[in-house]
Amino acid sequence: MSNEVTPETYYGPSFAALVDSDPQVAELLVSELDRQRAGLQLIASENQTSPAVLAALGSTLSNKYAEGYPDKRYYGGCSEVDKVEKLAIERAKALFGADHANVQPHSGASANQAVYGAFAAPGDTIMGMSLDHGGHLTHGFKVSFSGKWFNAVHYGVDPETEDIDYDQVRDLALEHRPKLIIAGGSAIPRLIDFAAFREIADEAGAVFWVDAAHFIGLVAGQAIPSPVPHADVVSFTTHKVLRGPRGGAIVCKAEHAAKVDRAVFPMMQGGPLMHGVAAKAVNFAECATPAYQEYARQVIANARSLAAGLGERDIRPITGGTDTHLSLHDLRGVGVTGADAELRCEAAGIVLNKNAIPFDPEKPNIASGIRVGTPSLTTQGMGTDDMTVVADLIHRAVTTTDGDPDHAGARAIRAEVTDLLASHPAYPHP
Ligand code: DSN
Repeated sequence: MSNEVTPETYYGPSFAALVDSDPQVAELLVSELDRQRAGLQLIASENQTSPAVLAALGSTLSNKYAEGYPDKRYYGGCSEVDKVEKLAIERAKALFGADHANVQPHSGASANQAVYGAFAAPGDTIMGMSLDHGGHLTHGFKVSFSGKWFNAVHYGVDPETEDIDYDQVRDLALEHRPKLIIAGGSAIPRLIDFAAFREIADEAGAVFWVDAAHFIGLVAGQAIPSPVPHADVVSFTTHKVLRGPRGGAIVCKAEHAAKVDRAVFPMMQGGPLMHGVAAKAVNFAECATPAYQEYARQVIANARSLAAGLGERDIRPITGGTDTHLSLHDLRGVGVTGADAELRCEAAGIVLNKNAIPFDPEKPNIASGIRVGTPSLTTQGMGTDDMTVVADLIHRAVTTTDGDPDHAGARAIRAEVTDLLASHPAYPHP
């Protein structure tokens, strides 16, 4: 390395340059940071990356075209980005105990497109969890490419346990013989039985794919069992509990490596976002530490405490609780819709999302539920006692305010949110 690296030599001038050249955008970056600092961030799929990850994202690697893979590029000048991508691949393989890793997907949806590209062709049958029971758009929902290009079959949850109905998964798999069976989704509070899915996939002759976007951070932190030994292929995002940059990745068995790589590039993507790949490398190293493992365990403890606290206040947790970073809650006990709850909470400084619950009588844009997650608050250092306070604030926001930020109740709750955040700030000022 030719220069000594200090914030001043490399990263320091970049924000100052933005302030000079485009104060309008600079101001918006600051006001978004203020927004993230000012509220309780409970969106289950969000987190707060480290300054190191942000520095890699804001780097000159953004300038480089690097179509292809390390040592096999279509452009010159790739010596340094080759080293970065090799580092990210090796760190991902070590972190997840995987045979192979592809760190180029721009997002979770791009990673999922590549998995379809590797293992299926338009017109094939695929099977995933239905979106309204906790699945994902890209698992065959009708308005997504995956629902348009494939014959999608969906399983759901058992009405009694509200957890995945494995008998139904097996029956549907044997009836429809899908090319791909997908486990994973965006609102599943419980652990998934990967061994059961593997057995069903083998019986049905299907490729077993885990979309681990939501919980891969808990796997990285060794807080829950890993899908990697069971699945043919595991796709994920890097920005949720994992706490890396916005992006995607895929790990798979060695036998699938070549077709997964070809499906990412050149089938689905062009040049990789090398600044994002560098940020993924930084993140994978951060996740391999005891501090991150402790964080992952605390995320779950906090989610359990929050779910129980809301349950005690008649905001019932679907499945009775959670094993992960998120819980899904039925608001019918307090007679408020998900849409109203989201508005009322936001007015009170609490950011969460409305969410359909299994067998929801409401339309998805109204919904009977909310989804809450603890990755961000745990990054801010909150613990299980704080979650009891947060549960009380959510309950009061949902039941005693009306969505108007000037409502006296909303103002009072916002003041308590500010007090709580004072001892657990996001991105504390140095
Ligand atoms: N939008 C993500 C989530 O919130 O779960 C999934 O893609």
